[in-house]
Amino acid sequence: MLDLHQIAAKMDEHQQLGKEMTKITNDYPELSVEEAYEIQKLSIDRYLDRNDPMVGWKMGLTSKAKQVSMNVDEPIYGRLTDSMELRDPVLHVGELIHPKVEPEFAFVINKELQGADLRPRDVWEATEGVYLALEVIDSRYENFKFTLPDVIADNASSTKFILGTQVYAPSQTAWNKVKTTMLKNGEEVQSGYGSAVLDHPVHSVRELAKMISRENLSIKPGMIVLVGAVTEAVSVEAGDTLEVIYEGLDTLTLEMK
Ligand code: 0L1
Ligand code: MG
Repeated sequence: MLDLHQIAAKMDEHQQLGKEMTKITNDYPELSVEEAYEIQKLSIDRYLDRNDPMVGWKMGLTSKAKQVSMNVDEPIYGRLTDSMELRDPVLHVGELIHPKVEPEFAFVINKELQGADLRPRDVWEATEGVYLALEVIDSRYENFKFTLPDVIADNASSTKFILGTQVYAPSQTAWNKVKTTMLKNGEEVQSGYGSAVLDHPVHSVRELAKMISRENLSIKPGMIVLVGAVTEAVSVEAGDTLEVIYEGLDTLTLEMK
């Protein structure tokens, strides 16, 4: 019988230990998206019980290419907690399974955002600042392979993230036009524009508010929103250095140890 609490406890254990597991849908092929979000919530409740508070949300599958590859027509969301935020740009890959890094933007929200029909200007009015950001994803499933309910239950593959040191005014730039180039050990491996994120990163925040409003949740003041990847994620291992150039803004670096 499907026991969401038991699956959430297992998910949490594998996330904490950086230990691979088989897909939940191998045992429960009928697992629904709603049940998967409940597993995600219950597993993150366990973080909160360990005094690891929620600091924000992340959006995933925000590019058309990723949605087509997973045969879905909307993004997914995950929850970010304090322990996921790197304090220094160093990633200890030994604690993880098969990490990948992707360039993102992070919106910091200072006014509650709630509901299914927000306008872009509602998001801008509630945005204190925008940071350049890197997200490390690390699916707990073997070979980074999963169905949609599996990845939702696994908190959208969330593991670590880091924001740049500089905060930008939301009106600083057209975020959809920012060119982002990723170099791994000095070689260009990916590039893209902010428009890869639902045409404009602001739509990702609107979409998040809409999706969580189905659970009567809202984006609270002080929360970070990682809006989704600007390029494909890149696999990393110990000894690698990643540099992400956000044209006209700054460069973020992450060292793998
Ligand atoms: O942050 C992301 O876009 C990841 C979403 C989950 C899918 C994946 O792990 O590739
Ligand atoms: Mg991401």
